[in-house]
Amino acid sequence: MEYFAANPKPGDLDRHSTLARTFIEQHVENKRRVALVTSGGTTVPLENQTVRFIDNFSAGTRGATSAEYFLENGYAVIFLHRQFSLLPYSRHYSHSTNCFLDYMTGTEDGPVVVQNDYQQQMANVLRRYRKAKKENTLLLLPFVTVNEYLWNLRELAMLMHPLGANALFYLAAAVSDFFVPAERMVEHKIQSGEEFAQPNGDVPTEEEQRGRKPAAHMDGKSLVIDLDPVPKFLKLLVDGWAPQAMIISFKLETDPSLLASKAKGALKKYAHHLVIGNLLNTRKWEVVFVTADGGEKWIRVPANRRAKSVTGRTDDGRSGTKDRTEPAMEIESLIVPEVASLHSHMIEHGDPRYLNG
Ligand code: 9Z3
Repeated sequence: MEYFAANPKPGDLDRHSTLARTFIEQHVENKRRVALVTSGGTTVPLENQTVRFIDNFSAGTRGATSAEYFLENGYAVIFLHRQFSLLPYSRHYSHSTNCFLDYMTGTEDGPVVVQNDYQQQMANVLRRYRKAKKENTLLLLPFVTVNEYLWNLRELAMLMHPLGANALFYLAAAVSDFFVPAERMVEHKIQSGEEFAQPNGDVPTEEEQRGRKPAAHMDGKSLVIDLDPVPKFLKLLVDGWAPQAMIISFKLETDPSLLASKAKGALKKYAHHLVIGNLLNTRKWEVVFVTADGGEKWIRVPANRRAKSVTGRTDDGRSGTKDRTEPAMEIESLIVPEVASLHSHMIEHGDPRYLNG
């Protein structure tokens, strides 16, 4: 595809490829299902020597949490994630309002141990983390830019071919729809001071001489950014890179009235297996599954089991936890078994896209 001829291969792609090949071979051999879970936001650099970039919203919670539940459900997981976003298992202690040292106790000379209050929960996380390490069922591969994400996705999809229908794509990363193509990227930091601003129009810049207008330039005191659309990679993944795998994408919206129709539109356009729709403000306790047969099924965490936010309010704004009778439930504990069961059905009965017709 033209995109890959025009945009540079990431420096660590070959290393990722070697790691993934060995990992996949092991799981092909033991007939384990492998989920490629993508997670976190992609960046769009504005300069080659990048000082400024555009980012996409995502903490990586959906991806990291789902990865743990895939492992619990017997999958091996390739976790393609935004560098420094949440990771399976360590997510319970990183990025929280507590510093990890707040979980510790001990005298100045040691020994330092985990506080009593956290012992049980940490032992449980540690047991699951060690199991994944021992069985080599979790491979962590980082990306930063949308270009790195696309190169890695294509490479991994090709490497996963030998898995056949045992491969599952769970695309939770928040991928930018727009980017700066390499041929229109300026080399140096864009200057905001007018006396150093790069010329706009009068004198052709290096990028203009190469045929295309630079994607970012100063116009007086304003910075003007002109982005290209990211190619429709989902189409390529479904039709070309992973034709035998089960493919699940997420659709993020903020306007509730658009969610179901946008999810249905994506499914129609790309003809994959499932779109999971979610709204920015309610994503932690409700999602909608949209399937090719026109099905629309909401999955919800019961109101008394929604996580309490750090401000002491539940995430939906209700105060306190008075009606909480059970510990908080993660919605991924409902999503992933449902996905795994659709996957089992496809493995046992054939791809629903090619049946009935
Ligand atoms: C999602 O919708 C994810 O569920 C979230 C998770 C990004 C909302 P957090 O990481 O958030 O838990 O904070 N991801 C997919 C969004 C997306 O970019 N979809 C694209 C599209 O619909 C590409 S498949 O076109």
